[in-house]
Amino acid sequence: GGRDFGSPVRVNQLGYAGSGPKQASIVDPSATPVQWQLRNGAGAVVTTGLTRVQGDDAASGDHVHIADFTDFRTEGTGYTVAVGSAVSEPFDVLRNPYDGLRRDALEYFYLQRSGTPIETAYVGDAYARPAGHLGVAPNKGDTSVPCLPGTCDYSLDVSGGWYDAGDQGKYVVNGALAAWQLMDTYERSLYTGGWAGLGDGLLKIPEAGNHVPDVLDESRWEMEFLLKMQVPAGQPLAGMAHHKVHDLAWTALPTRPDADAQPRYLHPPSTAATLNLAAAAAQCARVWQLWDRAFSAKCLAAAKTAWQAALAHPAMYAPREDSVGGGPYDDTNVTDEFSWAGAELYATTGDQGYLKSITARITADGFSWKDTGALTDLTITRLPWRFPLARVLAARQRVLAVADQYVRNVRNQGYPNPFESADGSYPWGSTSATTNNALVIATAYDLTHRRDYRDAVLESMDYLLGRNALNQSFVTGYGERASTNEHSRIWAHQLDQKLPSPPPGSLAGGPNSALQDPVAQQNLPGCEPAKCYIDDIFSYSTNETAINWNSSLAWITAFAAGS
Ligand code: 9MR
Repeated sequence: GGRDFGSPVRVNQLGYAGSGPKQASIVDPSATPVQWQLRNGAGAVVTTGLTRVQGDDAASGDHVHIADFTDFRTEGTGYTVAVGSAVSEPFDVLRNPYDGLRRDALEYFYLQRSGTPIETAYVGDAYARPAGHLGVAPNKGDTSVPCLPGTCDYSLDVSGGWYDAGDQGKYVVNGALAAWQLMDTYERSLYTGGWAGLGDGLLKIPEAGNHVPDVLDESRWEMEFLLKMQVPAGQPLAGMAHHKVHDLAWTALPTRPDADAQPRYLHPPSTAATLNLAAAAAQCARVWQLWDRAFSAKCLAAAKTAWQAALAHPAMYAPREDSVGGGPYDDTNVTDEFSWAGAELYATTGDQGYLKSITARITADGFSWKDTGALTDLTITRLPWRFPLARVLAARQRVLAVADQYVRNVRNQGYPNPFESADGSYPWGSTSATTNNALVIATAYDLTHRRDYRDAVLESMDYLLGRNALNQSFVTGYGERASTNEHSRIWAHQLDQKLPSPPPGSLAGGPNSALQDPVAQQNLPGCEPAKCYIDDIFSYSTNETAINWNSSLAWITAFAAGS
C-alpha cells in the first residue's frame, strides 16, 4: 500500500522570514499551472496566484509545482497554502522564525554531555538524569578505560565529552568536526557578522553567565574530552589520538547512560582521528586566546604533537569491521584530513611548514566527518588575512562556484535541497549533507552579501522543516509533522511512556536510500531515495541524531536567525 504523506502542499512548517523567499512545493499531476491561495489564521484568503510547473523531481518521483508568495510580508501565525481542496500544514510569517531553534539546536549538546549530571535547572525534570560513565556502578567507565585487549597496556581517563548520538560511544573523528562547527559559529560571529556565536547567557547551560560565549563553553566540553584521547607522552604512538571509546557490545533501547553496565575500551589510534583532533585543537588555540590563555596553550601543544604523530604514522586506518558496540567511522584516505589540519595549524601559527600539506579543495561533493577536504577552503575563507593571497583568491573562487552549484540544486529540484547526489542515492545522515551544503552557501553569502545565497539558505531550512517529499520536519519540536521517535537510548518515549521524546531542536538523519537497518528494510522497500525515511525509534539508519549533524544545524540556524 502507498504511504500517507498527508497534504500534497508542502511548506516550511515552522515559518518563513518576512524578508525571505516564501514558496510551497505541491505534488500535482497537472502539466499546466494551477491556482493557489494563501490563507491567514482565520481562514481568509489573503493572496492568490498560479503555480509554476517545476516538473518531475528525480529524487522523489513526484511531479511538483511551486507556489511563490515571497511578496507577502504580513507577519502572523496559522497561515496555510491551499490548492483545490488540499491545504498545507500551518506556518508563521515572522521577522525571525529561527530565534528559538538557534538555541534549541545548541542546547542539544548539553543534553548529550557525558560524565556530568544533566540538571533540572537547565533542562526541566523530563530531561534531567544522573551523570553517566564516571565509574559509578553499574558503569565501568570512563575514568579509567583500558585499551582493547592486546593493543596497549595503559588506561586513560576519557570522561566527559558528548555522547555521539543514540548510542553512548564517543568518537574523535566526528567529535572534532562537531566541536569545530560550534567554534566556527563563534569565529563567524567575530569576523563576519551575526551575533549568535558571541552570546553569554544565550543557552541554558551551567556555564551561562561566566562571561564567555556559550558556544565556546559548550565546545570546550568536547575539546577537553578530545585532548584526553591522545596517547600520553612516553607511550608507543605518543601524540596519536585513540579513534574512539565505546561499549563492548550494543546496549538495548532504552538504556540510560548511568545504567550502562558494559565494559568500555579505547580503540587503537588512527591517523584520521589524530588529524581531526589537530584541526579542532589548532582552532581551539585561536579562539581561546582571548578568554583563557592556559587552555589555548594546551590546545596548541596538543595540535602540534598530534600533527607530528600523524606525520610519523600517516596510514593507520580505523577498520570498517570494528562496528560492534559502536560505529566504525572508518576512512582509508587521509589526504583531506592532512590538508584540513594543516590549514588550521597554519592559520593559528603561520608556520610555513604546514603550507605544503594544504592540498585539498572544496568540490560539489561537499564535506562530512569522512571527507574534510572542503573544510580547508572554509578555513582559508574564514581567516583570509592569515593565508597567502593567491590561495585566498583561489579558495574564495572555489567556494563561490560550489555554492552556485548548491543554489542550482535548490532551484532545480522539486524540493529545495542543496544536496543532490550524482547517482540519485541519499546517504546515511542525508539531512547533514543538506545542512553542510547550506553552510557553504551561507559562507558564499558572507563573502558577497548576494541575496540569492541568503535566499537559498532559507529555502534549505524549508526543506528540513517540511517542504520535502515526505511532508516531514526532520527537526524535533518544529512543525506539525516533525520527527518524534528518533533513535535514542535516552529519549525513548515510543518504547516507554514514562521516558521523554527527543528534545526540541534535534535533527534526524533523514532519508537514506541504502536501507541499512531492519525497520527501514521492512517498511521502505523500493522507496524513492528522498522518501527512504521512517520516524521509528529502531530505524537507526534513517532516524538517529548525531553531534556532527546538530552542529551543522546549529551553524546554519544561527545564520538564518542572525543574517
Ligand atoms: O554518520 C555515520 C554515517 O556516515 C555512516 O555511514 C554510518 C555507518 O558507519 O555511521 C554513522 O555514524 C553513526 C556511528 O557509526 C555510531 N553512532 C551513531 C552515528 C549516527 O548514526
